[in-house]
Parts: sequence; structure tokens; C-alpha cells
Amino acid sequence: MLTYSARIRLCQNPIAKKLLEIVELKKTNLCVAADVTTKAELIKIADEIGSHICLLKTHIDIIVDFDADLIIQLQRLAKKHNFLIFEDRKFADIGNTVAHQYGGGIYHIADWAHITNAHAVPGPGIIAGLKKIGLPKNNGLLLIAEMSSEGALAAGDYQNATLKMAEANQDFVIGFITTKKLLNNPTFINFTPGVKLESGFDTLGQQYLTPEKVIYENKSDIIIVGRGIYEAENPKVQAEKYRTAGWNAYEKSLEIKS
Ligand code: S5P
Repeated sequence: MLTYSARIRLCQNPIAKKLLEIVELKKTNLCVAADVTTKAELIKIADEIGSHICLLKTHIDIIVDFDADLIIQLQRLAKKHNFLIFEDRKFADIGNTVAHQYGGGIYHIADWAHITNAHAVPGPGIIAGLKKIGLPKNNGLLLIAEMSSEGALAAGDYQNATLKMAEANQDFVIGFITTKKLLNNPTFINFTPGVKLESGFDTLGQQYLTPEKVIYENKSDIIIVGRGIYEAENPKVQAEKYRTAGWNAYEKSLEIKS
């Protein structure tokens, strides 16, 4: 298996390279899903856990008091702690519409989110629409190849077609949302949500795997952890636990565990 750092020079997209550099430098494959609903909570959690993550994942449209200053604060924290920002927008419309949703509206996602993601359901036009806006800004896109929730439909032929769409757009598509490594191509980075220290479920269909299962067995690259961290009594301590679990699983998979 290649190390994260060996994959840096193979990647075409600058943000894929940057992410892998941060992963290697900070020795963390942890992305925190900061699904809090106020500006103050989001800034607080990002500052608390910032030193433990390579990537902060946002759902900017659940913030009740969103304003432009929130973006300035997130960018300041991203610089302070050296992490990237991933807006989990899950675009799912025709190219022309997603170009507006990505570049414009209230949120101007393309201006501050290094990474965003999209469903493949509309076909390749969704990538073309997002790429038109995001590529000149050196952003990257993840395609949703698989979902963590029970009964998800992204499987079989749909999933295969999604992987082909990514392969045809390797300048902009940097990887996948998936529970496991799906392609034998080291330039694609695999991001896995639905992660907790103990496997299980929530009451709305979410299914959890452990960091060890995701990184060591399923050969994914980045664990995405939400409630397992931000609902903990001490999110900073908890983030450190997930970071260690994710990194140990990676080292074990390289068989260089010291
Ligand atoms: O298949 C998916 C894809 C995503 S991006 N399943 C997911 O759960 N997510 C996101 O990961 C979801 O929107 C949420 O932000 C996070 C998981 O949160 P948790 O609290 O269940 O860890």
C-alpha cells in the first residue's frame, strides 16, 4: 500500500495534493463533521479540534445565524490550525443550476470551500457545471459513490457509472464518499462518514463503522466523524482519540507500526 505522502506527487489536483500534505504533516486522517447549528458553536468546535484534523466538514445551510464573518472566522481557523474546509453540499441538479448554487446565492461556496461533493444522479453535466466554477479556483470535488445510511441506492450499476464519471474528470474529481476503497487508483482519495469508536446505528438509518474497520479493513483514507466528537463532553479529547485510532489503523495497514 502506498503512503499518503507517496500519493501526493501522483495527484493532479492541487487541493488533493494539499490535503495529503496536511494528512502527512499533522499525522491525522480525521475529518470532523461539525454539524452544529449556530455560528458561535461552529467557531468554537473548529478552534477546539482544529489541531487534530486535516479537514473540517460543514453543512453551512444549517447555521441559523450565518453571515459573511463566519467564513472569515473559519478561514482564520483553517490557517491557524492548518486544515482544509469541505462543504458537504451534496449537489444533485443539472450543470447550469449547480453552477449557480456553487458559485452564487448567499453562501458563495466555491469561494471558501476547498472541497465539495455531488451526487452522480444527473449524469456528467453536474461535474461540468461545478468544474466550470471550481477548477479555476483550484477546488476539488468528491462524488458520492456510496452512502453510509441503511437502504442507500448508490450501489451496483449506479456506483459503477459514478466511478467512470470520476475517471473521466480526474483534474477536478479528487475522490469519493464511500464506506470503502472502490478503485485501485491512488490519486482518488476515499472519505468515509458513519464512523464511531463503536459500530452501531442511530435512529434515522445512519450506520456506524469503527476507524479500524474503515481504514485498515476497508482501505479508505479519511474518516469523517460528527456526533462521535461534537456531542462528546470534551470534543478535543474525543477528537484526539479518533485521530489516534485512525492513524494507528493507517500505520497498521502499512505494517510499519512502531
Ligand atoms: O453517506 C453519507 C455521506 C455523508 S457526507 N453519510 C453521512 O453521514 N454523511 C455526512 O457525514 C452527514 O451529512 C453528516 O454530516 C456526517 C455524519 O455525521 P455523524 O454525526 O453521523 O457522524
